[in-house]
Amino acid sequence: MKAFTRLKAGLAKTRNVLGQGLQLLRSSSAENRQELLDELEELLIQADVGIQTAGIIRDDVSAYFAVHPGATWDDVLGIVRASMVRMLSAVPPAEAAILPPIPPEVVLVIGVNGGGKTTTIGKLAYRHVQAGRRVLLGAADTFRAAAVEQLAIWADRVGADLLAQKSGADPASVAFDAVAAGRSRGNDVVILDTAGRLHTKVNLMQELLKIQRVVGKAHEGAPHEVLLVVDATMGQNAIAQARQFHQSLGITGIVVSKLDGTAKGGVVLPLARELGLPVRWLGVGEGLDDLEPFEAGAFVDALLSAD
Ligand SMILES: Nc1nc2c(ncn2[C@@H]2O[C@H](COP(=O)(O)OP(=O)(O)OP(=O)(O)O)[C@@H](O)[C@H]2O)c(=O)[nH]1
Ligand SMILES: [Mg+2]
Repeated sequence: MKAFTRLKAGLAKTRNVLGQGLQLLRSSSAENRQELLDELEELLIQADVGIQTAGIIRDDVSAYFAVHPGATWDDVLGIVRASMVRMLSAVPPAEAAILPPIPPEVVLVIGVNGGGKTTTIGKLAYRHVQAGRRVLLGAADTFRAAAVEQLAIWADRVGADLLAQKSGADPASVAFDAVAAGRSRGNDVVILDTAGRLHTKVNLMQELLKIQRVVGKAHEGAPHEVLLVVDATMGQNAIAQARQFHQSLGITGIVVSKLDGTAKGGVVLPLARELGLPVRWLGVGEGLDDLEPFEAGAFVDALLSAD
């Protein structure tokens, strides 16, 4: 499946609300401009674009009406599109991550439990391997025995190396060993899996900070990327969650997972706009190929298309 078709298919539930809603609005009996603006805003909020962001898009359309009294529906759609692309383009695209002068690039993957970290790592590793890079996965989620097993299955499936210790091991020491192993084995990329929750005595942010600090000792500048995986089905809660992780750890990029399972795909807009962080990848399923590099124009086109 071509990338754009896959993205569209992955966004099907959100498009049922937004793309098709806009289509209905085009042929609706919205009496006047005010009513049309209200309905547009309502649709955006239904797709979880959020009240503030929906307000900005509404204002952009309203400002256009003020200058172009004879605006057509296609003009309106054009303004909605431009408004969305603008707020998403303030941040660089997926490929823009800066590679370290000496490999490996170290990617630390964080997020709450069940959000899709391990699955995202498998899919991301697959993309790197396809591009000819040698990948090592580090199992720094030592909280559950099954977590190591799950990562090992992905490593095997995509052809990546794995560094793991037994469950219950110190996550920071596993992370350190993984980065050191990646250096000595000549891996291009090391991706570290982490736990989304810990035994109640241990603070998750503290533990992640420790991992961050320790891998910097194993390799200069590491982690080069701190990727937060947020579950799109959380809707607006994803934003508060992302803010909390960002304040504690300093995220460098966002992955929005499970877009295929929700009509809340509009949440990508406020995530990028309010956090001012680049969305790097979109998860649109559980398969190897279900991770799409984020590109503002393609995302908005997919989001707004009705067919
Ligand atoms: N439909 C769909 N399911 C996904 C996606 N990403 C992850 N999942 C599923 O969501 C569930 C949780 O994913 P994991 O990758 O295990 O999440 P995690 O963040 O590693 O969870 P913990 O290790 O418990 O913290 C699994 O059943 C995945 O198959 C996605 O993009 N789409
Ligand atoms: Mg996991």
